[in-house]
Amino acid sequence: MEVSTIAAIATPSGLGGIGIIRISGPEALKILSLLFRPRRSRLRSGEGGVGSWESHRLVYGEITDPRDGATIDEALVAFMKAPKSYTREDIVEIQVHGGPVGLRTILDLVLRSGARLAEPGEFTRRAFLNGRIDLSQAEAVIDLIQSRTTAGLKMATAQLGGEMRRCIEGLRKALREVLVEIEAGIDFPEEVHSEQLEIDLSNRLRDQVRIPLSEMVERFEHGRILREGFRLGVIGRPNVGKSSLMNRLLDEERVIVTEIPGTTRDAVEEQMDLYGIPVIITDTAGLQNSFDPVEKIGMQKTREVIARADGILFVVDGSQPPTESDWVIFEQIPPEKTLLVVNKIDKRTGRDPWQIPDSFKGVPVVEISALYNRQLDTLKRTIAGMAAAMPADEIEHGLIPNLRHQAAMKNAIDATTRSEDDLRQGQPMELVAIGIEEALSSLGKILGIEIREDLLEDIFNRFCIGK
Ligand SMILES: Nc1nc2c(ncn2[C@@H]2O[C@H](COP(=O)(O)OP(=O)(O)OP(=O)(O)O)[C@@H](O)[C@H]2O)c(=O)[nH]1
Ligand SMILES: [Mg+2]
Repeated sequence: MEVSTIAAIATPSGLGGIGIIRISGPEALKILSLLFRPRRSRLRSGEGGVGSWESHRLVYGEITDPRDGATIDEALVAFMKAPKSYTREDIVEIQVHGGPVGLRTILDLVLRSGARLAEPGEFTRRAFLNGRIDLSQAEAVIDLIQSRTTAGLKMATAQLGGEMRRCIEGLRKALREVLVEIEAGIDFPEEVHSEQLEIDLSNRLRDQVRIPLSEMVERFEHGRILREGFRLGVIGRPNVGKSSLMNRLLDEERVIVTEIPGTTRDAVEEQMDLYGIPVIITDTAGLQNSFDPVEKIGMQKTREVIARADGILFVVDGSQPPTESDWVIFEQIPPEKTLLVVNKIDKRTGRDPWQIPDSFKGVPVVEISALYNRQLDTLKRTIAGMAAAMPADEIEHGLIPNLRHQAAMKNAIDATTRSEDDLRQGQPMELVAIGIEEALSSLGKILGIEIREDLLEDIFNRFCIGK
């Protein structure tokens, strides 16, 4: 099949210090020689020609319009000769001053000279199709670009380094070794068939495949939080200080605070970085009985926030005893994901008026003053503890599956379990082999072996153009 040469602006749109245009494919160098005039005469076309370009070296010169010879911009140009490049094809990268108009003009010239505009993720897709990276590494490229915090970035980098591939290949090897013995049992049933062997093989499937896979699937939830953020809802009746707390956590006056109950009428969402963990925090309209149509909609939204949240800060006014509204809210939020925040402790006189109901006895409590910034650090650490119930070194090992990996792993776990059971029940080896083959193929999908074209399409469509 004829391979086309693709090109795109690889840097974000908008004004920047420099902009990069990336070209990949067999025509890359020819296109460059049409548009680029190196400053050093030795490399000028004619003398140097296409063949004399050194790979992996930056060359300084000018981009000119081949139609009239007009200079468009100064440029630093790099040529990466196949297969030592991101896509394993010839790649040319043109660095110019970063204005969007200049970049578009140069891209137009590149397209006029024989390249076509790259689709989103097409460079990475070529890297995958040409065998330079596996599919889990291609996905890591997206995660890397989109990572919101240092912890998320570390996870993506480890995956990009091939950590997931090494692990999956190890599991596949163990499966294949069991399969070889099972096939021997199919071919020579009398010689190999024994109860002891069946138990051995079943144990190997359990210890070398099923248990390690289950452990990885358990880490999925954590990986989701690092990728997408921990969703934290701030809930409570009107005027207890939810918005004040939100502003304190964000360290800016993001939401309006007044002494009038019902100040916040809509859910307000913001992102923050809490010790490397991305947290999406949502301030909500106070929950209470109301006939006001706007307030009713606001409270409906609050209920949606409660349903979607990974964690809830239930804020109460610690300077007064609980009210009817507090009890109603207690009943609406799940205790297992709740942190009780007793606010306004600066106003408290004498004894603690708060008696926590039995159903909330195990729930962590932090007493703060949002107004006077008291105990906010304790609160932040407690939230981080809720969000990151996992040691940091596991994050660095990067073996945290995404949703697609998780589905494939679950499928492999089910198939392996079936084969284990078949072995223990002395079922025919032909039957045992089916489960193992299915597990092998499920795990292969994580790396992009035997994957359907439309699934590939979905994965690469998440990319931006130029990557
Ligand atoms: N003394 C004291 N006052 C506070 C504290 N936190 C908030 N307040 C005051 O309580 C009032 C209500 O604060 P908000 O943050 O608007 O409360 P809210 O829960 O968002 O209220 P709604 O949006 O109406 O539901 C304001 O006057 C705040 O200054 C605190 O820790 N101590
Ligand atoms: Mg408010």
